[in-house]
Amino acid sequence: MKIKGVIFDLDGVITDTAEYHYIAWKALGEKIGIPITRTFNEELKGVSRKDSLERILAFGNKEDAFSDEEKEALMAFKNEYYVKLIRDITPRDVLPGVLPFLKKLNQAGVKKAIASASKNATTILSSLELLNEFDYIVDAKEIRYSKPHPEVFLKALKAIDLKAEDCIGIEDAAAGVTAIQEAGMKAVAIGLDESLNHADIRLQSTEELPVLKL
Ligand code: B16
Ligand code: MG
Repeated sequence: MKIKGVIFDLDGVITDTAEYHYIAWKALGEKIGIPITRTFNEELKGVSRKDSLERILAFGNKEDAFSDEEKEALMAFKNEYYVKLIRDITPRDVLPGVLPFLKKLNQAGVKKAIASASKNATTILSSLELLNEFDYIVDAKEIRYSKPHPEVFLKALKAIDLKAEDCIGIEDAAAGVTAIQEAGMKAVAIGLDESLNHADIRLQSTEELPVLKL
C-alpha cells in the first residue's frame, strides 16, 4: 500500500499535552472528592471534555451530584487550569521523531491532517509553530460524537479528499485507535499500553515514527 495521507491525533502524538490534561483533571478530582489515578486517566485519553467529566463522575459514583450548570462550571475550572499549564508550550515541546517524520511525508508528497478532540488544538499547534504544517485541522467544536466514534477522522479524510484505504491514522489512545479503524483506516498506536493491543501497528514512542514505511 502506498500511503497518500496521514491523519494525526494531537495530544500524546505531536506533543505531550496528555500529561497536562491528567494534571488538570486530577486537580478537579481533588476539588470534588474523586481521586483520579493514572490507570483511570488512560480511559480519558482522546475523549472530549464533556464525556471525560461524565466518566469521572461515574467513576466516583457522583453521576447525579451536579446540575448541568454546575457541570459547565467544573469543565470551565478544568479548562482554565489546563490552559494555564499549556501557556508555556514552545516548539521544543514537539515530541521526538515528529519533525523528521513530517519532513519525510512532505518529501513523499503525503497529505497531513490533525483529528484532535481538543478545542485547544489550534492554540497548541500555534505555540509549537506547526499551524501551517497541516493540510487540514479539524475544528473539535464541529464534532458531535467523541472518539471512539469515527466522526473526527471521517471529517479529516473528507477535507483532504482521500480514501480511507490510502491513509493511516496515528493515535496514543484506545478510543482513538478504534475511531481510526471505524473510519476504515489502518491505525498506528504510540505506546505499549495493553489498551492499544487492537492497533494495526504498534510503536513504542514517537521516536519510531520516521521508520514507518510509506
Ligand atoms: P479539550 P486528542 C483530546 O485530544 C485529549 O486526549 C483528551 O484528554 C481531552 O479531554 C480532549 O482532547 C478534549 O480536549 O478539553 O482541550 O477540548 O488526544 O484527541 O488530540
Ligand atoms: Mg491523544
